[in-house]
Amino acid sequence: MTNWPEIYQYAQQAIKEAGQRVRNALNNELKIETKSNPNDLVTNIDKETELFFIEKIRKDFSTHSILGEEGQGDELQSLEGIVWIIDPIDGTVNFVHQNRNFAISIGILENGKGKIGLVYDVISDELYHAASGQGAYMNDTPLDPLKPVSVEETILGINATWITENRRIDPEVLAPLVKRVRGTRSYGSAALELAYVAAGRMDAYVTMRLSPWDFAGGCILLDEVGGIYTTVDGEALNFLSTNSVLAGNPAVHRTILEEYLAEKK
Ligand code: 2AM
Ligand code: CA
Repeated sequence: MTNWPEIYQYAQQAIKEAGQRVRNALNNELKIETKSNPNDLVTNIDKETELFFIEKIRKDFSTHSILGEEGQGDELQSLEGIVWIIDPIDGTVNFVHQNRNFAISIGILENGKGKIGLVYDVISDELYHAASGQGAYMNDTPLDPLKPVSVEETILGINATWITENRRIDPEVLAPLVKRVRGTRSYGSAALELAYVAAGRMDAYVTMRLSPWDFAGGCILLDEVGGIYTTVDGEALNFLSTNSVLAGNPAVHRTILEEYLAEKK
């Protein structure tokens, strides 16, 4: 039998320890490289933090699999068994340029079902955490179930990319939504943006391309407060590939899907 309370405690302790290491690392100069394009950054700290988790988990939970952004974990073809999906630094551009507004994100799944979600805002020392069926928290404060919100009252998380010329969506699709909502925000860390939706600080978040490590932890938080997440086509997210993501309060999620994204060309 899997001891989930033990894993929950262990994961919280590990993420806090990793956060302390990242804070310490900011006292030294970062080694920055680019990956797929000049805006896709990785630092020595992304890689070292991922390795910290991998070595720890392999030692203490040898049967668990690990999917990590920097590719030092396992090459997974399926979500069978217990899988840790880890982003050692989500929001690397913020990490490099601002030294804040980044997070460590962990989602732990069993046979594809979300069991534990953690998003750690390292600089604010705010740990958003949830275990399946036990509610979600920000540090020791419980997060309330999401209450219905009208589109007119919605704070929408969206990057300006998606309402300007881009490769993934006609800019005309979401522009009217941006006009209608109370306000938009863009934080540059998908994990934090999903945690903010779970905490009721934003009511929806939409983006056209995320990887499993960007959204796994945040989605498990959302499960515990009644949040909904799908692709922009209304399909279930695939935790082994890149996806578009629409997450939010159920009422707002439905309206955005039906009134805006259904018209998508
Ligand atoms: P990262 O910093 O871990 O790479 C920025 O808007 C958000 O999108 C961050 O969470 C960032 O994660 C993620 N992101 C940036 N480029 C991406 C890409 N090409 N594919 C998937 N996620 C990406
Ligand atoms: Ca990352």
